[in-house]
Amino acid sequence: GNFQLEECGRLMKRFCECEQQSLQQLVNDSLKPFVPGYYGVVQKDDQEYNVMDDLLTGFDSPAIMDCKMGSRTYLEEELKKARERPRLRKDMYEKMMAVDPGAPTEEERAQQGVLKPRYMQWRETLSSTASLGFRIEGIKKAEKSRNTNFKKTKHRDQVMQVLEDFVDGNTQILKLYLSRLEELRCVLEESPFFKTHEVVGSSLLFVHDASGKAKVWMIDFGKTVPLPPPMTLDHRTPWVEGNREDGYLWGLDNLIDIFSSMLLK
Ligand code: 4IP
Ligand code: MN
Repeated sequence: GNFQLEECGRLMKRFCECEQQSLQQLVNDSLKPFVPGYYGVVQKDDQEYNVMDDLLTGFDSPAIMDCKMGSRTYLEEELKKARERPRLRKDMYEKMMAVDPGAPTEEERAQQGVLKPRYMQWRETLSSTASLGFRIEGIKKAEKSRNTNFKKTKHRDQVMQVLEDFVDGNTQILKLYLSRLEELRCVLEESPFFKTHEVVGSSLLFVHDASGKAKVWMIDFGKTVPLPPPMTLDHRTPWVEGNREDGYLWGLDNLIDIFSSMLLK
């Protein structure tokens, strides 16, 4: 895929300028403890890579979960592009058909293609992105294979069930995750970087292992873009086209609320 492991606890990820910009700024922001360290660009076989910390370093057969944050998973610019130069995506039509053959409209069926925002919005409402402001993208548990079959994990109780299974009912791990998320929320609410960026398609990476260690980091900044000054976001106000809001903190509030109620059971 997009990664290659490097030595000394670092990894190489296919170069993306937007991600580079964000990673460079984040190491000078209060969010630094919650993001991978960044070590510049390397070239290998005609391809450039960003080098960053491999966050799994130091864990022993870790369990890993990727939660995509926010209530919107595409940039506003995608909407403009789709209006100005509509491009039918056959690959997205096919991904849609594979999950739900009833999803495409009659027109889309005739065209055998869908516009990107339409596909992205469909994914958002099928999952918990639209209703909770985050969705589970994938889980890899120690020794087991990777499960990415969460496209229809939508309702609060379904999400809770998946999280419960991810931690194997371990309350200690749940507590560590919860306190790390609460810390992250505090830091996000004060971060200059976060206030001045639209954060779309970024994930929280959850990692724990049998030794009882559990951590959460922010990853994937390929669609994290600076706002034109003096514009800022609160990351909770509902999105309407033009306001650039991404629902990131609204999603984190919901995630924290779900972890909290799991601990009360
Ligand atoms: C993918 O859909 C993800 O939404 C990708 O987002 C997105 O990449 C892809 O768009 C889209 O096809 P599935 O997860 O349903 O396969 P992310 O990179 O955040 O995971 P973009 O380019 O929007 O980042 P295309 O246009 O790259 O195919
Ligand atoms: Mn991701």
